[in-house]
Amino acid sequence: MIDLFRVVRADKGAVLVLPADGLDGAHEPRRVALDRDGLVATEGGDRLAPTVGDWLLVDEAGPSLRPRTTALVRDSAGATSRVQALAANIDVVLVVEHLEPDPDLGRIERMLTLAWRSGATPVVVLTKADLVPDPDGMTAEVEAVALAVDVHTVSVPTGRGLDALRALLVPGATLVAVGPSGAGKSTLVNALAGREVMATGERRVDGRGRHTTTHRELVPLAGGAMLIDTPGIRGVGVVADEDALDTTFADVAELAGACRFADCHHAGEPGCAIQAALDSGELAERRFDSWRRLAREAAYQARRSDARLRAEERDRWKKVTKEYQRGLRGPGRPRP
Ligand SMILES: Nc1nc2c(ncn2[C@@H]2O[C@H](COP(=O)(O)OP(=O)(O)OP(=O)(O)O)[C@@H](O)[C@H]2O)c(=O)[nH]1
Ligand SMILES: [Mg+2]
Ligand SMILES: [Zn+2]
Repeated sequence: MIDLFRVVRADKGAVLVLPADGLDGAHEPRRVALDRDGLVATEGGDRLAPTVGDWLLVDEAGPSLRPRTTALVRDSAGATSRVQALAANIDVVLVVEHLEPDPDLGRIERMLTLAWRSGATPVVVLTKADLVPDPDGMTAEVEAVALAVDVHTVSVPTGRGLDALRALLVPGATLVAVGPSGAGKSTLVNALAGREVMATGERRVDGRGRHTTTHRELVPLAGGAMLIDTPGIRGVGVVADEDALDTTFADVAELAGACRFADCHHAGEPGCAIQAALDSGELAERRFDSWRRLAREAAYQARRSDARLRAEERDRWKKVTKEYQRGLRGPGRPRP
């Protein structure tokens, strides 16, 4: 017997799953234990840590992970330079940012890069429209940096913008909400679910939210869509890779392509299209800085993962050599 399950929550030694035909909010999740390292087998033969949104096949031989169609990943800040999957098999990434306090454009750009890198479609959601006098003006500012991305401005107390989000909840679709603590992700999940699934946090006087949600969780919605709530992402972990950056910053990438030198550092070289755009005001200093910071992170991360691959390759060869030597010395084998 083979059964297909979806991971609704991933903990240290086990995952909570729902059967593929029970993703309707009416079923209780059940627990599947993982191996000692918290991993499960994949079809390719590797072992991987399952994450929320993963599909698990369970048969007599135990659980195995189905290949991921998309994955929201960030590079862990640790020395191992491993990639951590925050959510898998998602169709839409809701980049959630509050209008009050003021939205942080750099953070939106960072989250959009994370979203583009996942392979899913990003959508920006600006929350708490009821708390600001000019939500439309603020929305326009965000639209100017979220190129080719839909921006929805919402308020849960007034209901503004919620129907536009409900239109994204097509049967079978998986959405994940990311954004800073206190942005209103869980409030949004509850509003879309039509019931209190996730606990929400009080806003503190200083405007800084506590971390109310502490784990990632997939919430099946009545219409057949699924929504993953996440804790506010802190500033750790690199989210950028170069392709995703070129999409988020298509304007900067295009300018960079027009510089006279292909390896222009945009630091005063002649014929620098970026410098010209900064001078004319076509490109905002803030956006250029934001791009440069993420580009540096991406380049640093690429070097680190190269180093890790080289180290792994070295280890593998060490092992092969050892096994070969053991084989030469082993019983039943003639000495060379
Ligand atoms: N006025 C207003 N308040 C909102 C709105 N959305 C959320 N809030 C409030 O903002 C606070 C934080 O909301 P949460 O939903 O807990 O925020 P979160 O993004 O889930 O935060 P973490 O779980 O910590 O990542 C709560 O007090 C909500 O009631 C909104 O549209 N308008
Ligand atoms: Mg929350
Ligand atoms: Zn240049």
